[in-house]
Amino acid sequence: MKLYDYFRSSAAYRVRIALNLKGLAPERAFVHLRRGAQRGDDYLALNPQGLVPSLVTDGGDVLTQSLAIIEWLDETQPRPPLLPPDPAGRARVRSLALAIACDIHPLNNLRVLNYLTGTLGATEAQKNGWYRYWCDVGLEALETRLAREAATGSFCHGDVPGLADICLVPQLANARRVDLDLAPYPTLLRIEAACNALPAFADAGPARQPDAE
Ligand SMILES: N[C@@H](CCC(=O)N[C@@H](CS)C(=O)NCC(=O)O)C(=O)O
Repeated sequence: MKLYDYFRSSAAYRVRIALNLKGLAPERAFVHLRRGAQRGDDYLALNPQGLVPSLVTDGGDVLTQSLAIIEWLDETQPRPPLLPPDPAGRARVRSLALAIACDIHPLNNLRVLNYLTGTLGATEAQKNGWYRYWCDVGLEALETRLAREAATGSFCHGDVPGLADICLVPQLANARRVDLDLAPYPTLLRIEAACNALPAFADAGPARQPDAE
């Protein structure tokens, strides 16, 4: 397998955590997003969206979209499972994961931020304000849910890490990069600490990647 990765990509960070939890270490290729390598012909031939991550399987299939890659991993390497066994539990975990991956992360993405500053002429301060605003809106709802729902345990769902935790930890790392005050989110911070105590999460962090700058 080969993972197309970038140390600061939170979507790739999700896949790195999932691979670590499964005990898998694919070959890596690094796509330098700040230098625009995602828009190079070679990478666009692989992934026409020009986004990381992409995963090329041993069978030669090209998988894109972090949650699709993680669910494929979970189906092909079922131990340890990243989703709970019951349909209601799976719906809850997917709902938490999608609240991050669909409703927070896309608004913080590099191409969206570049459009704000490049095309719309927003200042750095306005760009960071946008970033923090949409993070706060999303994290506030997650905090409310995780604090009050009985299914929350040491992790987002019970006492084993899974897909929702895999999305939460990289999103909090992103929030810190724009100095978002995370004090209003004690439940999220508690779960993040439990995750980062595990080597699978800690080793997937941006600073520990070979392409970290
Ligand atoms: N929904 C996609 C999002 C992928 C994505 O947005 N990746 C970002 C890095 S986290 C990227 O490649 N950005 C490049 C750009 O914005 O030009 C997924 O979950 O894989």
